[in-house]
Amino acid sequence: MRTWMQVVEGMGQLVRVDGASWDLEMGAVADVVFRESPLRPCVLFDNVPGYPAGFRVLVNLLGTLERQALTMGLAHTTSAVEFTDRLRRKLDAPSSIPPLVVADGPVLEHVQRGDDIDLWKFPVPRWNTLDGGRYLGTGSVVLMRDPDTGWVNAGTYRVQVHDRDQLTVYISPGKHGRIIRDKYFALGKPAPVAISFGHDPLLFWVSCQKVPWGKSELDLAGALRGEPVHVVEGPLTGLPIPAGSEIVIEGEMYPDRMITEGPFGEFTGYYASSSRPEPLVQVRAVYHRTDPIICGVPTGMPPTDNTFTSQYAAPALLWNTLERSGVIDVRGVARLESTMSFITVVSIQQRFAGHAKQALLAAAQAGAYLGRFIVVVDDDIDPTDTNEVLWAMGTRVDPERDIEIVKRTASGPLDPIVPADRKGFASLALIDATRPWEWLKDFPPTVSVPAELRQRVIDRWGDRLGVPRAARSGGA
Ligand SMILES: Cc1cc2nc3c(=O)[nH]c(=O)nc-3n(C[C@H](O)[C@H](O)[C@H](O)COP(=O)(O)O)c2cc1C
Ligand SMILES: [Mn+2]
Repeated sequence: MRTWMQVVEGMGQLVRVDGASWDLEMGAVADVVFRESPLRPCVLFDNVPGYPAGFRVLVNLLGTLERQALTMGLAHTTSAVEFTDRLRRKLDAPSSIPPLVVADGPVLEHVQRGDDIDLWKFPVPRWNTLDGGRYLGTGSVVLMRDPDTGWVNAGTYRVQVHDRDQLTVYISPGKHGRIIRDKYFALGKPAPVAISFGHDPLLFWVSCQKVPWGKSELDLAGALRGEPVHVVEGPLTGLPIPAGSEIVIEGEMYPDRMITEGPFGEFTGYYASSSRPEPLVQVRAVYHRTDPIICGVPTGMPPTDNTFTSQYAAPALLWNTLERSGVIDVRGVARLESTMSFITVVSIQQRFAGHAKQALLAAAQAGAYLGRFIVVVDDDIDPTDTNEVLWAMGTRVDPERDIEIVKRTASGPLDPIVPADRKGFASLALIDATRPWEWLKDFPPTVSVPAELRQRVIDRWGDRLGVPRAARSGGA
């Protein structure tokens, strides 16, 4: 993480803020940066009132395409479709590099056990006004071992601090960490867990992605980086702890010790899962570096750094899934910026009658969780461009023919439209916003300025018209 921060600072995308309070101010700064600053820099908070200098919080890690490209080892591009395409090709490569176990690492510089444990010594933020507490984990990496196979999963789940040595981890139904946790509970055993709260942003990113069950996110991180993640064996749990992590805890979750978790301002922009009892995590050990850095990913009404983190990644994975399930000529897959998983757009070059419906059905089954609308558009529409997608929906959809509703698809506790006592299912609309196959050739032509003519006028009069330099031929 520290090397990454140096590179980002060199790019002019890291800002230091001194004196912001853990209580709502850091969350507010993150919100302002994401909404008001075109540069969307990373922000490093230091000298937090009431805490030693050097105990820091970093927010807005992956808030620009440039920082995402840096993190995933991709060449930078300003085209979102191009970025998604590069990312999915890299993710499709079958390589997998397992972690390398090392004897020691910076994470073990400071160790606390038993009565010495005090999680309040870190500047744990309260992010949003109605949050029921302070959350050390928002950009966390939660490591758990499947008791049946020994496979280790890494997932990003929020972590609330309740006491010096007590936490809760909120894991939605169906997530890998939840399934693993429940396997231990079914055996009547506590579930061992190691949680990292600050780390290489690549580890955070892989933990947020829907890597298939049984596949290790750490192996994927190794493959993306081209070298193994260095880990130390957790002294208490044996779990692989990233050797360069900033702060890590080891402990156990208990099936019979429940404590109220939440509310928490969630990525949907609501406090929808409210508060409910969750299994307590008893912390047995804390490890941290000198001058540790918490990795914070606060939420609010999207877009936020939270939703931006999966803005291209989830579509990239879906694009690969569509290809594997036999949908040909997919030209792009995207999420509309403010909608997260709720609106997914697939663009195709139509090849046969029913191609659009095939793409819709395949996308519906692959990405149903917290989905609301899946839209298929023709390849003249940029699926990442909200205006173009809404234009296609407004002009190429005859609702009674082109919208289909699939009932009882996967939702979850975070879905704001489902009442608390009925969480679990929702419905999904499939919208065919392509020009109808039967009269594709006779569909009214679109009105647009030819590319060559457009470039010519930009080159000639762009300056006077206030067109950014980059749009010009040979522009930067
Ligand atoms: C910043 C961020 C925070 C997240 N917080 C949670 C959370 O609190 N609980 C949860 O169940 N999923 C959360 N998610 C989604 C999971 O990280 C994601 O579904 C991931 O695939 C889970 O890993 P798994 O597939 O191994 O279960 C979050 C995602 C992001 C990007
Ligand atoms: Mn997983």
